[in-house]
Amino acid sequence: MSRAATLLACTLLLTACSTNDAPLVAEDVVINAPRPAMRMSAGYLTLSNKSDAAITITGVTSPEFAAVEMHESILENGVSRMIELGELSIGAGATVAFEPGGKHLMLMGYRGESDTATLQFYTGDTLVLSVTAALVR
Ligand SMILES: [Cu+2]
Repeated sequence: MSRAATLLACTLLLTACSTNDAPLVAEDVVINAPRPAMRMSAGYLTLSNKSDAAITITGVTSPEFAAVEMHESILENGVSRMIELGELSIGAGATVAFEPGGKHLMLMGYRGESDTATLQFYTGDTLVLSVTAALVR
């Protein structure tokens, strides 16, 4: 099976091969449920690049949210603010953490009632990782 076919199989059978041969692995996924009357929330996780080449995330989507942006909280003159990361490169063998006070996923336009949310990470048009987690309430 070619590498591309293996990757495709992984994206179609996520639970079946979330370990060894997946190039990008998510751990410690926390997706906060939007508070009542708010449609915005944040998501955190750790992404590990298990491959021998850099992986650049150029976009994130979620069926449960209208838009997902990669943000980073930075301290500027003693004031915390967020900047949007247009893309994020994860080097071969490297791990990047999305965590409170640092990089995070901004989840906007919550669509409703689901108890879970799926995050889909893309390189261009290629889905490189899909991960589903229960919303934390
Ligand atoms: Cu943000």
